Amino acid sequence: MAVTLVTGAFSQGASPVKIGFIVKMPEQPWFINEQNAAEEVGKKLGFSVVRIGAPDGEKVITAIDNLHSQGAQGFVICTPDVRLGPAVVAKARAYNMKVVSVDDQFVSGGKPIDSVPHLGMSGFKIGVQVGQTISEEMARRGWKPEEVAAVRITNYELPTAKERTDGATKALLDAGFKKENIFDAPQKTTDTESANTASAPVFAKHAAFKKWVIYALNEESVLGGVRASEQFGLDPAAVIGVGINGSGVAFAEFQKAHPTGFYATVAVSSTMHGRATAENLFNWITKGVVPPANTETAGTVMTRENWQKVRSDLQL
Ligand code: FCA
Repeated sequence: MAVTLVTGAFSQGASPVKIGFIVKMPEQPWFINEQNAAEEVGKKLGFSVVRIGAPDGEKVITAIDNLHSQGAQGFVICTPDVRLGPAVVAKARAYNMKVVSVDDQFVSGGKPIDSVPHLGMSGFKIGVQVGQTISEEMARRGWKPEEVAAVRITNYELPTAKERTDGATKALLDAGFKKENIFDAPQKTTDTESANTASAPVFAKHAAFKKWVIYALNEESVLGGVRASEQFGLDPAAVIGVGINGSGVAFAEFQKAHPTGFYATVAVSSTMHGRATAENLFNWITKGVVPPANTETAGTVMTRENWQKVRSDLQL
Protein backbone atom coordinates (compact mmCIF):
# COMPACT_ATOMS: atom_id res chain seq x y z
CA MET A 1 0.00 0.00 0.00
CA ALA A 2 1.30 3.41 -0.95
CA VAL A 3 2.01 5.84 1.81
CA THR A 4 1.31 9.45 1.01
CA LEU A 5 3.64 11.94 2.58
CA VAL A 6 1.94 15.12 3.62
CA THR A 7 4.00 18.11 2.64
CA GLY A 8 3.49 21.84 2.39
CA ALA A 9 2.32 24.45 4.81
CA PHE A 10 0.66 22.11 7.24
CA SER A 11 3.04 19.24 7.41
CA GLN A 12 4.34 18.63 10.89
CA GLY A 13 6.89 21.12 12.01
CA ALA A 14 6.24 23.68 9.27
CA SER A 15 5.42 27.09 10.68
CA PRO A 16 1.98 28.43 9.78
CA VAL A 17 1.94 30.91 6.95
CA LYS A 18 1.27 34.52 7.84
CA ILE A 19 1.22 37.38 5.37
CA GLY A 20 0.73 41.13 5.66
CA PHE A 21 -1.70 43.08 3.51
CA ILE A 22 -0.57 46.70 3.60
CA VAL A 23 -2.72 49.41 2.01
CA LYS A 24 -2.23 53.16 1.66
CA MET A 25 -5.80 54.16 2.57
CA PRO A 26 -7.32 51.61 4.96
CA GLU A 27 -10.61 53.55 5.24
CA GLN A 28 -11.40 53.42 1.49
CA PRO A 29 -13.99 50.76 0.60
CA TRP A 30 -11.79 49.55 -2.27
CA PHE A 31 -8.99 48.64 0.13
CA ILE A 32 -11.29 47.31 2.85
CA ASN A 33 -12.70 44.94 0.28
CA GLU A 34 -9.26 43.85 -0.92
CA GLN A 35 -8.19 43.05 2.63
CA ASN A 36 -11.46 41.22 3.33
CA ALA A 37 -10.97 39.08 0.23
CA ALA A 38 -7.39 38.28 1.25
CA GLU A 39 -8.57 37.21 4.71
CA GLU A 40 -11.28 35.07 3.20
CA VAL A 41 -8.95 33.19 0.88
CA GLY A 42 -6.56 32.83 3.81
CA LYS A 43 -9.26 31.07 5.81
CA LYS A 44 -9.94 28.77 2.91
CA LEU A 45 -6.32 27.90 2.16
CA GLY A 46 -5.07 28.06 5.74
CA PHE A 47 -2.95 31.18 6.17
CA SER A 48 -3.45 34.26 8.27
CA VAL A 49 -3.52 37.85 7.06
CA VAL A 50 -2.37 40.86 9.06
CA ARG A 51 -4.30 43.94 7.90
CA ILE A 52 -2.23 47.10 7.94
CA GLY A 53 -2.95 50.69 6.94
CA ALA A 54 0.16 52.67 6.02
CA PRO A 55 -0.57 56.18 4.74
CA ASP A 56 3.09 57.25 4.61
CA GLY A 57 6.61 55.92 4.13
CA GLU A 58 7.48 55.77 7.79
CA LYS A 59 4.41 53.64 8.52
CA VAL A 60 5.32 51.29 5.68
CA ILE A 61 8.78 50.67 7.09
CA THR A 62 7.40 50.16 10.63
CA ALA A 63 4.79 47.79 9.22
CA ILE A 64 7.44 45.63 7.57
CA ASP A 65 9.46 45.54 10.81
CA ASN A 66 6.35 44.49 12.73
CA LEU A 67 5.44 41.84 10.22
CA HIS A 68 8.92 40.40 10.41
CA SER A 69 8.88 40.25 14.20
CA GLN A 70 5.50 38.48 14.02
CA GLY A 71 7.00 35.85 11.76
CA ALA A 72 5.27 36.82 8.52
CA GLN A 73 6.91 35.36 5.44
CA GLY A 74 5.78 38.07 3.04
CA PHE A 75 3.32 40.83 2.27
CA VAL A 76 1.08 42.32 -0.38
CA ILE A 77 1.29 46.09 -0.61
CA CYS A 78 -0.46 49.07 -2.16
CA THR A 79 2.12 51.69 -1.29
CA PRO A 80 1.27 55.27 -0.30
CA ASP A 81 4.10 56.46 -2.56
CA VAL A 82 5.38 54.46 -5.52
CA ARG A 83 8.88 55.88 -5.06
CA LEU A 84 9.21 53.92 -1.82
CA GLY A 85 9.77 50.86 -4.00
CA PRO A 86 13.54 50.50 -3.66
CA ALA A 87 13.39 50.96 0.15
CA VAL A 88 10.60 48.40 0.49
CA VAL A 89 12.37 45.88 -1.71
CA ALA A 90 15.63 46.30 0.24
CA LYS A 91 13.86 45.86 3.56
CA ALA A 92 11.97 42.78 2.39
CA ARG A 93 15.16 41.26 1.04
CA ALA A 94 17.02 41.87 4.30
CA TYR A 95 14.25 40.02 6.16
CA ASN A 96 13.97 37.34 3.52
CA MET A 97 10.33 38.23 2.99
CA LYS A 98 8.47 37.97 -0.29
CA VAL A 99 6.69 41.02 -1.66
CA VAL A 100 3.90 41.43 -4.19
CA SER A 101 2.45 44.81 -5.16
CA VAL A 102 -1.21 45.50 -5.84
CA ASP A 103 -2.84 48.49 -7.62
CA ASP A 104 0.07 50.95 -7.47
CA GLN A 105 3.28 49.59 -8.97
CA PHE A 106 6.66 50.56 -7.47
CA VAL A 107 8.82 52.95 -9.42
CA SER A 108 12.57 53.39 -9.40
CA GLY A 109 14.24 56.13 -11.43
CA GLY A 110 10.96 56.75 -13.24
CA LYS A 111 10.57 53.11 -14.33
CA PRO A 112 8.37 50.36 -12.89
CA ILE A 113 10.20 47.84 -10.71
CA ASP A 114 9.65 44.68 -12.73
CA SER A 115 11.24 42.33 -10.21
CA VAL A 116 8.26 42.69 -7.85
CA PRO A 117 5.21 40.73 -9.10
CA HIS A 118 2.39 43.18 -9.67
CA LEU A 119 -1.37 43.04 -10.16
CA GLY A 120 -3.30 46.16 -11.08
CA MET A 121 -5.93 47.51 -13.39
CA SER A 122 -5.14 48.21 -17.04
CA GLY A 123 -5.14 51.93 -16.43
CA PHE A 124 -5.24 53.30 -19.95
CA LYS A 125 -7.99 50.96 -21.21
CA ILE A 126 -10.13 51.60 -18.17
CA GLY A 127 -9.56 55.33 -18.66
CA VAL A 128 -10.77 54.96 -22.25
CA GLN A 129 -13.95 53.33 -20.90
CA VAL A 130 -14.44 56.37 -18.67
CA GLY A 131 -14.04 58.77 -21.60
CA GLN A 132 -16.38 56.76 -23.81
CA THR A 133 -19.02 56.55 -21.10
CA ILE A 134 -18.90 60.33 -20.66
CA SER A 135 -19.09 60.94 -24.43
CA GLU A 136 -22.05 58.60 -24.88
CA GLU A 137 -23.93 60.26 -22.05
CA MET A 138 -23.14 63.72 -23.46
CA ALA A 139 -24.61 62.62 -26.78
CA ARG A 140 -27.67 61.15 -25.08
CA ARG A 141 -28.26 64.46 -23.29
CA GLY A 142 -27.73 66.34 -26.54
CA TRP A 143 -24.80 68.39 -25.21
CA LYS A 144 -22.72 70.27 -27.80
CA PRO A 145 -18.93 70.07 -27.29
CA GLU A 146 -18.44 73.85 -27.37
CA GLU A 147 -20.72 74.32 -24.34
CA VAL A 148 -19.18 71.61 -22.14
CA ALA A 149 -16.10 71.81 -19.91
CA ALA A 150 -14.21 69.05 -18.10
CA VAL A 151 -12.58 68.93 -14.70
CA ARG A 152 -9.72 66.50 -15.03
CA ILE A 153 -8.61 65.65 -11.51
CA THR A 154 -5.01 64.53 -11.92
CA ASN A 155 -2.33 62.79 -9.90
CA TYR A 156 0.68 62.60 -12.19
CA GLU A 157 3.03 61.27 -9.53
CA LEU A 158 1.16 57.99 -9.62
CA PRO A 159 1.65 56.27 -13.00
CA THR A 160 -1.62 54.28 -12.90
CA ALA A 161 -3.48 57.54 -12.21
CA LYS A 162 -1.87 59.25 -15.19
CA GLU A 163 -2.65 56.27 -17.43
CA ARG A 164 -6.29 56.37 -16.38
CA THR A 165 -6.82 60.11 -16.93
CA ASP A 166 -4.78 59.99 -20.16
CA GLY A 167 -7.00 57.19 -21.45
CA ALA A 168 -10.15 59.12 -20.58
CA THR A 169 -8.80 62.28 -22.23
CA LYS A 170 -7.94 60.40 -25.41
CA ALA A 171 -11.42 58.90 -25.67
CA LEU A 172 -13.03 62.30 -25.06
CA LEU A 173 -10.90 64.01 -27.71
CA ASP A 174 -11.57 61.17 -30.16
CA ALA A 175 -15.28 61.76 -29.62
CA GLY A 176 -14.94 65.48 -30.38
CA PHE A 177 -14.48 67.01 -26.93
CA LYS A 178 -12.76 70.41 -27.11
CA LYS A 179 -9.20 70.18 -25.84
CA GLU A 180 -9.24 73.79 -24.65
CA ASN A 181 -12.28 73.04 -22.47
CA ILE A 182 -10.41 70.54 -20.29
CA PHE A 183 -9.20 72.06 -17.03
CA ASP A 184 -6.80 70.37 -14.64
CA ALA A 185 -7.34 70.00 -10.92
CA PRO A 186 -4.17 68.40 -9.52
CA GLN A 187 -4.92 66.55 -6.30
CA LYS A 188 -2.35 65.82 -3.59
CA THR A 189 -3.73 62.47 -2.46
CA THR A 190 -6.12 60.06 -4.13
CA ASP A 191 -9.17 60.71 -1.95
CA THR A 192 -12.42 62.69 -1.95
CA GLU A 193 -11.26 65.58 0.19
CA SER A 194 -8.16 66.28 -1.84
CA ALA A 195 -10.17 66.13 -5.09
CA ASN A 196 -12.80 68.42 -3.65
CA THR A 197 -10.20 71.01 -2.71
CA ALA A 198 -8.53 70.72 -6.10
CA SER A 199 -11.67 71.02 -8.22
CA ALA A 200 -13.63 73.72 -6.35
CA PRO A 201 -11.65 76.65 -7.83
CA VAL A 202 -12.00 75.26 -11.36
CA PHE A 203 -15.78 75.72 -11.42
CA ALA A 204 -15.42 79.24 -10.04
CA LYS A 205 -12.73 80.21 -12.54
CA HIS A 206 -14.66 78.95 -15.57
CA ALA A 207 -18.14 79.87 -14.45
CA ALA A 208 -19.14 80.71 -18.03
CA PHE A 209 -19.57 76.95 -18.60
CA LYS A 210 -22.92 75.60 -17.44
CA LYS A 211 -22.34 71.94 -18.33
CA TRP A 212 -19.51 69.90 -16.85
CA VAL A 213 -17.95 66.48 -16.98
CA ILE A 214 -15.66 65.18 -14.25
CA TYR A 215 -13.09 62.40 -14.29
CA ALA A 216 -10.17 61.20 -12.18
CA LEU A 217 -8.23 58.08 -11.25
CA ASN A 218 -10.97 56.77 -8.98
CA GLU A 219 -14.55 57.32 -7.87
CA GLU A 220 -13.56 58.81 -4.52
CA SER A 221 -11.92 61.65 -6.42
CA VAL A 222 -14.78 62.05 -8.91
CA LEU A 223 -17.12 62.25 -5.95
CA GLY A 224 -14.97 65.09 -4.56
CA GLY A 225 -15.44 66.89 -7.88
CA VAL A 226 -19.18 66.21 -7.93
CA ARG A 227 -19.55 67.57 -4.40
CA ALA A 228 -17.60 70.68 -5.46
CA SER A 229 -20.01 71.15 -8.39
CA GLU A 230 -22.95 70.95 -5.97
CA GLN A 231 -21.30 73.39 -3.59
CA PHE A 232 -20.84 75.74 -6.55
CA GLY A 233 -24.56 75.46 -7.23
CA LEU A 234 -24.58 73.37 -10.40
CA ASP A 235 -27.65 71.26 -11.04
CA PRO A 236 -26.96 67.47 -10.97
CA ALA A 237 -28.42 67.24 -14.48
CA ALA A 238 -25.65 69.58 -15.70
CA VAL A 239 -22.87 67.27 -14.49
CA ILE A 240 -21.57 63.92 -15.75
CA GLY A 241 -19.04 62.41 -13.38
CA VAL A 242 -17.59 59.00 -14.17
CA GLY A 243 -15.35 57.22 -11.71
CA ILE A 244 -13.32 54.05 -11.45
CA ASN A 245 -13.37 51.25 -8.80
CA GLY A 246 -16.95 50.08 -8.18
CA SER A 247 -16.98 50.18 -4.42
CA GLY A 248 -19.27 51.27 -1.62
CA VAL A 249 -18.67 54.89 -2.60
CA ALA A 250 -20.45 54.33 -5.93
CA PHE A 251 -23.16 52.09 -4.44
CA ALA A 252 -24.10 54.86 -2.01
CA GLU A 253 -24.46 57.39 -4.84
CA PHE A 254 -26.55 55.00 -6.97
CA GLN A 255 -28.89 54.34 -4.05
CA LYS A 256 -29.81 57.99 -3.56
CA ALA A 257 -33.44 58.77 -4.38
CA HIS A 258 -32.43 61.25 -7.10
CA PRO A 259 -29.51 60.94 -9.50
CA THR A 260 -26.51 63.06 -8.59
CA GLY A 261 -23.76 64.29 -10.91
CA PHE A 262 -22.03 60.97 -10.24
CA TYR A 263 -23.32 59.27 -13.37
CA ALA A 264 -21.27 56.06 -13.58
CA THR A 265 -18.13 54.25 -12.57
CA VAL A 266 -15.94 51.63 -14.21
CA ALA A 267 -16.00 48.75 -11.78
CA VAL A 268 -13.04 46.48 -11.26
CA SER A 269 -13.10 43.53 -8.91
CA SER A 270 -11.28 44.58 -5.74
CA THR A 271 -12.32 41.15 -4.44
CA MET A 272 -10.31 39.50 -7.19
CA HIS A 273 -7.36 41.87 -6.60
CA GLY A 274 -7.22 40.99 -2.90
CA ARG A 275 -7.83 37.31 -3.39
CA ALA A 276 -5.43 36.77 -6.28
CA THR A 277 -2.51 38.67 -4.78
CA ALA A 278 -2.84 36.93 -1.41
CA GLU A 279 -3.17 33.52 -3.01
CA ASN A 280 -0.21 34.19 -5.34
CA LEU A 281 1.93 35.18 -2.39
CA PHE A 282 0.86 32.10 -0.44
CA ASN A 283 1.81 29.83 -3.36
CA TRP A 284 5.13 31.58 -3.68
CA ILE A 285 5.88 31.11 0.02
CA THR A 286 4.70 27.51 0.27
CA LYS A 287 5.45 26.08 -3.18
CA GLY A 288 8.04 28.40 -4.63
CA VAL A 289 5.71 29.39 -7.48
CA VAL A 290 6.73 32.90 -8.51
CA PRO A 291 3.60 34.99 -9.31
CA PRO A 292 3.13 36.44 -12.81
CA ALA A 293 5.28 39.55 -13.31
CA ASN A 294 2.38 41.79 -14.25
CA THR A 295 -1.34 41.06 -14.32
CA GLU A 296 -3.70 43.68 -15.76
CA THR A 297 -7.38 43.53 -14.84
CA ALA A 298 -10.36 44.83 -16.82
CA GLY A 299 -13.38 46.96 -15.97
CA THR A 300 -17.16 47.02 -16.46
CA VAL A 301 -19.23 50.19 -16.69
CA MET A 302 -21.61 50.47 -13.74
CA THR A 303 -24.55 52.91 -13.57
CA ARG A 304 -27.67 53.38 -11.45
CA GLU A 305 -29.39 50.96 -13.83
CA ASN A 306 -27.07 47.96 -13.62
CA TRP A 307 -24.99 48.43 -10.48
CA GLN A 308 -26.50 45.56 -8.51
CA LYS A 309 -25.92 43.07 -11.31
CA VAL A 310 -22.35 44.23 -11.96
CA ARG A 311 -21.71 44.17 -8.23
CA SER A 312 -22.76 40.56 -7.96
CA ASP A 313 -21.00 39.53 -11.20
CA LEU A 314 -17.72 40.93 -9.86
CA GLN A 315 -18.38 39.49 -6.38
CA LEU A 316 -18.22 42.91 -4.80
C1 FCA B 1 -5.24 53.32 -6.80
C2 FCA B 1 -6.41 54.17 -6.35
C3 FCA B 1 -7.47 53.30 -5.72
C4 FCA B 1 -7.83 52.17 -6.65
C5 FCA B 1 -6.62 51.37 -6.97
C6 FCA B 1 -6.89 50.23 -7.90
O1 FCA B 1 -4.54 52.86 -5.69
O2 FCA B 1 -5.99 55.13 -5.41
O3 FCA B 1 -8.63 54.05 -5.42
O4 FCA B 1 -8.35 52.70 -7.84
O5 FCA B 1 -5.64 52.22 -7.58
